[in-house]
Amino acid sequence: TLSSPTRTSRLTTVSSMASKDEGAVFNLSDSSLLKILKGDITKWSVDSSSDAIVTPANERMLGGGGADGAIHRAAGPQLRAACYEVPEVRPGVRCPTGEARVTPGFNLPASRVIHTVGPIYDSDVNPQESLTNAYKNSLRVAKENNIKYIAFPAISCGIYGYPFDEAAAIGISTIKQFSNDFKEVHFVLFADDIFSVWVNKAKEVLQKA
Ligand code: AR6
Repeated sequence: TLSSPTRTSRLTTVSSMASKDEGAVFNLSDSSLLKILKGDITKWSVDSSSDAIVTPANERMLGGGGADGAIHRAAGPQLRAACYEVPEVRPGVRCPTGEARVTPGFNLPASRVIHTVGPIYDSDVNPQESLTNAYKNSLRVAKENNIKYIAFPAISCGIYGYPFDEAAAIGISTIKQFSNDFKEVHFVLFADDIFSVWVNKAKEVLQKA
C-alpha cells in the first residue's frame, strides 16, 4: 500500500468505485493481481522484501527529471553511485531503450529499483515495440531477482510524450502476458487523467477482482 501523509489511498473493487476512491484491483491470472493506484511511486511499499519499483530512466541512467528524478532524490546519492557502476554498453549508454537494469533501493521503502528506458514517442522508430520491451525486460529482470511485488509508473507518458491510451494498452496487456511469476503488479499513477485512462483500459482488457 502507499504510505503518504498527504494522501489517503484506499483500495476498492471497480464495482464499488466512487470518485473519492483512489485504487482499483483486477485479476491478471488465477494467482496474480493488478492494482492501479493513484499516488507517488517514491512512497510505495508492500509488506514484503521481494519488491521493486520501476523508474522511467534515460539511456545514461544517472537520473533526470520526472519520476526518475523524484526516485533518485528519495533514494539518496547512493543510487546514482550504483548506477554509475553499471557498465556502459556504448559511450554514455548504460541501459539502451527497451532494456532494464537493477540496483538496490537505498533510502526508498522499496528494496530494489528497476531502471528501464521507454521510447521518446516522436523520435523512436518503433515506439510500440520499444515500450513493450521496456515492460517485458523490467518483468524479466524482476523475475531473475525473485521479485513478487512490482510497481510501475506510466513509462514514457511524461517527458517522453507517449499518448496515454496507447501506453495503457501496451502496459496492461504486456503485464498480463508475463504475470504468472508475480503476486501483485501495481501501477502507481500521479495524475487523475492518467489514472482514469488506466482504469478504463484495465476494465477493457482484464476481469475485475
Ligand atoms: N510517482 C509516480 N508517477 C510520477 C511521479 C511520481 N513521483 N513523478 C512523475 N510521475 P516521466 P518518461 C509520472 O517524465 O516520460 C526523466 O528525465 C508522470 O506524471 O517521469 O518515461 C528520465 O531521466 C508521467 O505520467 O518519464 C528520462 O530522461 C510518468 O510518471 C525521462 O524523464 C512518466 O513521466 C523519461 O521520460
